[in-house]
Amino acid sequence: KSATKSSYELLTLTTWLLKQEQAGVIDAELTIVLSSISMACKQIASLVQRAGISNLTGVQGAVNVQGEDQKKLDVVSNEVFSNCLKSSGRTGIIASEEEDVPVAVEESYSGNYIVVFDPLDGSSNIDAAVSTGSIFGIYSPNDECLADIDIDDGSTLDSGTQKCVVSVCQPGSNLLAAGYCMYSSSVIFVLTVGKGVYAFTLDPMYGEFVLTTEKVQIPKAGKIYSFNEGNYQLWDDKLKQYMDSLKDPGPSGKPYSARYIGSLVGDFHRTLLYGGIYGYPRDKKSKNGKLRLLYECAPMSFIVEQAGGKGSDGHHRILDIQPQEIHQRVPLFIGSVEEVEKLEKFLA
Ligand code: AHM
Ligand code: MG
Repeated sequence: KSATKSSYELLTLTTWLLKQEQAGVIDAELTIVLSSISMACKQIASLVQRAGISNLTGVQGAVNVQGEDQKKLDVVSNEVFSNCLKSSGRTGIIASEEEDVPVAVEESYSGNYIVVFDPLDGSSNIDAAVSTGSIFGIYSPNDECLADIDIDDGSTLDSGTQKCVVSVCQPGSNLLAAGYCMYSSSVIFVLTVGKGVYAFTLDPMYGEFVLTTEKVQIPKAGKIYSFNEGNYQLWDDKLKQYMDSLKDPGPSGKPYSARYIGSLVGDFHRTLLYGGIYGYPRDKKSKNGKLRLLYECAPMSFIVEQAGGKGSDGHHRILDIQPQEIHQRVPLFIGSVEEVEKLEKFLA
């Protein structure tokens, strides 16, 4: 008598978004922005899958504003993401890891959301067909910024662009929505609009994201750590002591396990499901670590908190940090509450 769910009863991302809109959780404009992001992710997923065939592996030959080699797919994915957002007609400003400065979108029909994104994170994995991902965050429109904005390619910091920088530089606690799409053995779209975390899997048969996990909860603790330990000698002593403690078998006889892909989305996704901690600390060479506050640390911290976990720079909540510049880097420690708190005690 109990109503069993028919195997033909799929809840797609599109339907889920409409339900959120009907329930008043998000407005119609945000629904459109989120579906255009999901469209960009589907396109990038197919580009990533076919990269070796369509000659999209390797470097572009350019270096981005942060001095990193751009991969061909970094550039293409950035274009795909920007175009989808622009054509949604609901974004006022977009800021990408791959662009020097935030760009005002010409014809914004309405909505004017501010979208920050890293179109293809972990792209050093591409040529080996290892997991990568896209990360995004969405902030409220800021009318003041849009009042007299200059449309340009972002090459000069005119007053319009400066205003854009100001309105993009919001703390993560202002985020309305955040998510990522992981391009791995499955393509998984993980999203929060501030009411829990939902995971959707791309069904290759239908070409649609289908809801596969509701209200994702990260385990309170977990014995997996995910750090680039090659940097150990560059870390400060407190962090070294923490790392050593994880390798101590203790009374249980079992030390922590190490898992590191070198792709934040993949490493984070595993941490979200299995519990544990992901870390990218500061070191002697990189004073603020490697990961970007706006495109990487803040969206992931919003997601982890919505799943009952914690995101910290070792001392403070990531979501409380007020960015001073758009490509700002911060140390990141993220994952199960108990694991992040344990690390914070070592660093205190
Ligand atoms: P990217 O945005 O240039 O791809 O760099 C970010 C990536 C993360 O995905 C990953 O966690 C980290 O860099 C790995 O860095 P490292 O190779 O120093 O361990
Ligand atoms: Mg990145």
